[in-house]
Amino acid sequence: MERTLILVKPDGVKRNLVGEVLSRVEAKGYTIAALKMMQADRALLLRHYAEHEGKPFFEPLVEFMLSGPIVAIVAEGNRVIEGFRKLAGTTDPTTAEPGTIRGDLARDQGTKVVQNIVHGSDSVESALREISIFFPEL
Ligand code: IDP
Ligand code: MG
Repeated sequence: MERTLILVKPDGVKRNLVGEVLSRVEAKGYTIAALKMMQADRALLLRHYAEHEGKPFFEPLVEFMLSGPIVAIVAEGNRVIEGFRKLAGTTDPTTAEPGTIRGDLARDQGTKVVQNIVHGSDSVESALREISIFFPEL
């Protein structure tokens, strides 16, 4: 069964949107296989966001992800990686389609990093890699 890593980012936790995100994932029919609230540390985020190192938004992204607790979720189901990316919507919340998590619940805050409520793995390889970072016990 396919699995993906979902993160509710600090903006989503601060705005009390953990339940809203979970409920959209569950309503779509995916199963929550694991879930934990945590404070990420820098080392963890450098591993998770390694592909973005060197980009102008990298340091603001790490700082943002350190700014408060996050909720890490493993969701399961056929084609869940693609399915959750559709539920999340595109990266920029201003133009993300209404009906998506980002399109409905986020907007441009004028910050150096886009604050967009959730992360979702973008491929089978990323999902395996990211799940092992956030859930080494699985
Ligand atoms: P994704 O989360 O939609 O997969 P990525 O390109 O993997 O988007 O970028 C990771 C995160 O970095 C985004 O969710 C967003 O928070 C932030 N980000 C991506 N591109 C930009 C940008 O051009 N400016 C500011 N922040 C960005
Ligand atoms: Mg990404």
